[in-house]
Amino acid sequence: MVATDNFQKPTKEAKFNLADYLKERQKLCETALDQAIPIVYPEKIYEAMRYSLLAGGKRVRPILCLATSEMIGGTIEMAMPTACAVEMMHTMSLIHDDLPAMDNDDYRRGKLTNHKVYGEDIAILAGDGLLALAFEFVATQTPSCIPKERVVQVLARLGKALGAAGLVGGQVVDLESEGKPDISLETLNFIHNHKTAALLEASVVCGGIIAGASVEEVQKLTRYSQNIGLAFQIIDDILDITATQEQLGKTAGKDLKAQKVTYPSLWGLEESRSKAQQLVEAACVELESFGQKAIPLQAIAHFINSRNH
Ligand code: GRG
Repeated sequence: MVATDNFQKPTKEAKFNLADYLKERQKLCETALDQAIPIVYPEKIYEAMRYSLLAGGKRVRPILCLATSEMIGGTIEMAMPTACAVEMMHTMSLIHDDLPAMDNDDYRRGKLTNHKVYGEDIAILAGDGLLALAFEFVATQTPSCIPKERVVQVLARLGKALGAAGLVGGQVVDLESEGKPDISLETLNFIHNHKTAALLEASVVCGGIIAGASVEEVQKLTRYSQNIGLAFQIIDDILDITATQEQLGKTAGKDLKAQKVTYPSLWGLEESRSKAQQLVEAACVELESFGQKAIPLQAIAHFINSRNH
């Protein structure tokens, strides 16, 4: 089955066309991101920020954010500033991850990496600029009808997901694990729960908070997103082995070359696929109480598993 086939809930409810849904949401996100960063003086930094932000990408995180807001009863407009913010943060982390001091990559999203085009100094600053703008954007662009306590909660969650308790912490343990072929499953899970799952979780949960999710709903969203977060990384590891550079838009086979411990290196390809499937199914179960409204988020969970890039 291809990634964007019609997703039909087993309970034979109305058909949901995931391909159309993703295409429409991606377009909305592209427009909002484009408008978020006009080019003013000093032009170079805004151009560098836009270069990576508008270079494509699946836009999984903002789409998750918007879908969650809608499932909880909110709207796309309410959640769009937060959706843009998570994509700015994600892009920032990619720019810094690709730097020579980190993963040292030449390609990302099918284009030369930011530092290859603008130099390391500007690439670092472009990442910093995107990170700062993300917080400013949520604080200033979220519609005024949204209670301020929700906005503060979102800002706090985003900060935590990115900092030492999130992406930064995961990246540190990843760097420390380089060249160690015997790292444990526990360490691998720590790395990816922080590097990858934390921002996916924040994307979902913050979309819910903006729309006024209850404590119990936030708990369900948290469990859903932690499951898809780990599944996302398992598939990422599999694709590093099975996909081409053209499909990925970045160097393929990097993990194997660097002798990195990955899920397929611990479990093999087949078991890794099966574990990802189990995680996606567990994620979908978490949302069952939302009925038909959960169909988009459940379909996105399946897409995460069947994607080819
Ligand atoms: C956050 C302050 C701060 C610093 C960054 C460099 C770093 C610290 C963390 C690395 C985080 C990282 C790059 C994790 C990998 C996550 C991942 C699986 C990326 C691929 O995401 P996709 O497939 O990419 O959604 P597209 O291009 O489609 O958006």
